[in-house]
Amino acid sequence: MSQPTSSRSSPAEAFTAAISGWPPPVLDPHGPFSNTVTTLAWVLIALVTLIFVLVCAALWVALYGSDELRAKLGGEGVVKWFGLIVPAGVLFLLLAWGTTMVAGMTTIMGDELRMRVSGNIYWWRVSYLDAAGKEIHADANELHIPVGRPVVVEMVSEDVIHSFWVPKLGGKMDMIPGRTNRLKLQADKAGVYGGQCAEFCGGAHSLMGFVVVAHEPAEWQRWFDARLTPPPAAAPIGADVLRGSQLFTEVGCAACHRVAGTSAQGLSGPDLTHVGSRQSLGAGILPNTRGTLIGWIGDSQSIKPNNRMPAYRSLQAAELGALAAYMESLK
Ligand code: HEC
Ligand SMILES: [Cu+2]
Repeated sequence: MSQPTSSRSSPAEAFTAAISGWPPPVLDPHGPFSNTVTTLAWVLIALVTLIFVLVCAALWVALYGSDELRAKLGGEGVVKWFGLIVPAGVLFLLLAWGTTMVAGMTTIMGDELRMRVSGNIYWWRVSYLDAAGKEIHADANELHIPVGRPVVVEMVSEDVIHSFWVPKLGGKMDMIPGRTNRLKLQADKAGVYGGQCAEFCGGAHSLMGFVVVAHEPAEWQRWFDARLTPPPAAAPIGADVLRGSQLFTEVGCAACHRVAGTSAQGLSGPDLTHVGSRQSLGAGILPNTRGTLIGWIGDSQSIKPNNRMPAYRSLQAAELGALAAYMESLK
């Protein structure tokens, strides 16, 4: 029944599976927190179905029942019980049960991995934090988490209200300017999971996705340690990569983008230090290949209308190729 979300599926597939298919991702939990949401959803569906059947039966009795049956089932007692006491009781129990259930999704235990994600029109800034909440690694549009360990994601917004949602791994939480919200994620199984902004934030809101990659814990630790170690300096690079890195400064990319270890320290666009190893491009919407890189850099405006990166339609094909080669080299 469950959707294949192994690391073999492409980000585009993971993304599509995150928002469509059967079972729908909201009913296809891959971790304890989304399991809570799924249980809540099924209980509500069952209860609603039961109430619907009861109301239909009452309507049938009222319209077609014999006088004898109506007299037996009708009357003030029915109004008092089924119009007041039972609904109030059921709603109260649901409220109490529901709030207890979902409390665990945001309660911080202290042993979680800490991350911060901030919503931007139409992309996500991602920070890995130490135990004290200080940023130790910066990235964008992709979260790498260890399997089996809860992750607390602190959520902020740098412009309008966004909402962070990975249906298979947790609940959904708004990102509100000036406020920090917290939500926990956990994956039970390694794989690639699609995420999506779930609060209308502008015209291309539906193109604001992201990818969560869950690794086995040892593999995640190796990945994380490697990220914290600066790459060996002066690795031999090809002519096009070199040309691309020069163009990156010359045409102004560096004003908005950061590439750690270089003079590019712009912060108004996604961090590109590891863009070459990302699964997706354009915040979860395209697979990351040479072709999509060229297409994105040359004309991201026709891919994601009114996003905050200018189109570079005047660059020559060779220049776009060199920039794309440079992006690919940033692993
Ligand atoms: C005015 C600021 C600005 C400039 C200049 C700019 N970018 Fe961007 N760039 C952005 C923003 C903002 C995004 C995120 C767009 C989105 O997904 O909504 C982005 C996204 C990207 C991405 C995709 C990253 C990802 O993970 O999805 C790449 C690659 C990229 N830019 C490369 C470049 C290159 C190469 C140049 C220079 C030719 C450049 N950018 C110039 C702001 C800028
Ligand atoms: Cu958004």
